[in-house]
Amino acid sequence: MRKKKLIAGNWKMNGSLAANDALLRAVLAGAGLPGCDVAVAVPAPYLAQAQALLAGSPVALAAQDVSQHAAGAFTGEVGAAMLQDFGVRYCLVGHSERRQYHGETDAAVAAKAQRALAAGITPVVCVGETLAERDAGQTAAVVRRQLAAVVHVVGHCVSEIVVAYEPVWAIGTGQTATPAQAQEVHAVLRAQLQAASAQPAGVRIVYGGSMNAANAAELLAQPDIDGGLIGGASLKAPDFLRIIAAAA
Ligand code: 3PY
Repeated sequence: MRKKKLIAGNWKMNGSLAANDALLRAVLAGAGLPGCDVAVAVPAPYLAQAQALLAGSPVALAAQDVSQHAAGAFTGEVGAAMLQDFGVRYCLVGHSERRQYHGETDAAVAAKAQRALAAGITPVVCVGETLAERDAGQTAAVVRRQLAAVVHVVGHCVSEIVVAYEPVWAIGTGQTATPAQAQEVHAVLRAQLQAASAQPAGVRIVYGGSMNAANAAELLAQPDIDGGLIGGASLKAPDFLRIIAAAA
C-alpha cells in the first residue's frame, strides 16, 4: 500500500501569539481533510496555544527539539514527557541548525530520538551534508553515518522514525537540491533502512531544504521522497497549503 506523504512545517524561531493564531486558522481552513499527513513544529512556548487551535483537526502538533535527558537539572531543556503533556506527535531531532549552533553530536541526536520514541513521539531524524562534504564526494558517507548512529541506539524501533534529508547547503539559503540530487540521497537512506529495519517500507523519508510551493510537486514526485520538512514556506499559509495539495 502506498504510504501517505508527510508535510511538516518547521517554523524555527518565528511566531507570536497573534501571528500563530492567524497562520494556524488559515492552514486549518484551507487544508480541509488533507490527502497527506500534516504537522507543524512550533517553538516550545507556543505548544499550548497550538495544541488548543489544532485540537480535533487533522494537523498534528510537532516540536522542534527534545532533551536527551529525562528530567532534572538541565536549565532550558524541554523533556519528552513535557512534549507528551501537550499532545506532541512528532519531534525534530538533529536539525542541522541544532548540530551547527548547539554542537549536537550524532550520539546526542540518537539519544534524543530514543527519548522521543519512549514517550510515544515520532522523531523526525534530520540528516544532511555540508557543501564542503558534498564537494568532497562524502554525501552518502555522511548521511549514512548520521542515520547509523540513530539505528544503533533505537534498534528495531527504527521502523517508527521519520527520516528527513536536509542538505545543509540548502537550508535557509533558497538553494534546493534538484529532484535528482535529492532522490539519489533518499535512495541511499532507503537502502540503509532496508538493511536495518524489519519493516522498512513504513519508514518515511522526507526532503527538507528550501522546499517551497514552486518546487514541491517535482520533488514529491520522486519515488523515494515521502514528504517534506518545510522551513520558510510553512510560515505563509497559501504556500504551505499549495505544498500540502502537491503531496495529496
Ligand atoms: C528549511 O527548509 O530551511 C529547513 O530547514 C526545514 O527544516
